[in-house]
Amino acid sequence: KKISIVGVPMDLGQIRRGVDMGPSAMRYAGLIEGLKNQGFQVVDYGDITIHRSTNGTNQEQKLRNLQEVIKVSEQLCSELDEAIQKRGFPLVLGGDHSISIGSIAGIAKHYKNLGVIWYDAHADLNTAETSPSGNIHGMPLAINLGLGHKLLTNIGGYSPKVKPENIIIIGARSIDDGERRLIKEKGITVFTMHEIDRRGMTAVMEEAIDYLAKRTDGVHLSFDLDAIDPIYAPGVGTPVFGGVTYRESHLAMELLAESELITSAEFVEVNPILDDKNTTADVAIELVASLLGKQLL
Ligand code: DIR
Ligand code: MN
Ligand code: MN
Ligand code: MN
Repeated sequence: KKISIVGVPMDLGQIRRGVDMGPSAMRYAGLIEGLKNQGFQVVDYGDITIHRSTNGTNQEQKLRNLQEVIKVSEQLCSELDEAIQKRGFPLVLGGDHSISIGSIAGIAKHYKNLGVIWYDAHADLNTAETSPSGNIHGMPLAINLGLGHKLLTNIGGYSPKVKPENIIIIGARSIDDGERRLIKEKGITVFTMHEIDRRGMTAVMEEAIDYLAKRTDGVHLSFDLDAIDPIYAPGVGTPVFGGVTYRESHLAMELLAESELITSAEFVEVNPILDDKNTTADVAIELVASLLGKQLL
């Protein structure tokens, strides 16, 4: 089986520098070698080029670095489109979560009914109007639903990319007021930390898998490392205490592997500058391995 890797050294979707080094940190941690040892044929397409200007011109408050995010999204969209046509499992390395705009734009057009699992401490459902920060990494899921700036929702030349009923958010514990309203209005399924505490990760994942298996023809996993508790994954820009544990996250990935449901994935928000000896990249690549079927025995 073939895996197509694309790195996106993007940090313009938020304000903490260093997350642009996420793809390097995951490669350095041994991602490629590990996947090869697992028996995969790995094609690493390298990193997308990002022009990071320090001019004051991109400090627009409501949609910070909008033009650069658009450019990167279009580029990633065509890169993934091509990777998919070559029939590898697309694995995208972030970069901040704004990269999901381009990745899902490139992926969704290959499916009639793409499902998305959004594993994140946050809902990423803000728009310029509801965002408390102006950071685009807090908006990609809304944009993929077709809500937000036209130039972002139309990446790849079509919109929306996903239907609200095909989205499942897992691990949320920091949700803004506008996001809460949107979740209720659109009926988006969210398994917050409350459901994970109460029912356990197995029950939550089994319900998510059953639901998506029945109604979708492909499922993209968008894994924000800040879903995991900062005790285990400290190298992220917006840590939130009370997160999913390391073991629960492995279990979630193992259940996804067993289900054979996931058709593409991205691992985002790894910031080695804020990390403790590359721990977060180590965790990320272990989770990739579990997602792609690595077992203990
Ligand atoms: C917050 C933080 N909801 C925002 N979002 C983050 O800025 O929109 N998403 N950190 O991963
Ligand atoms: Mn950063
Ligand atoms: Mn996120
Ligand atoms: Mn997050």
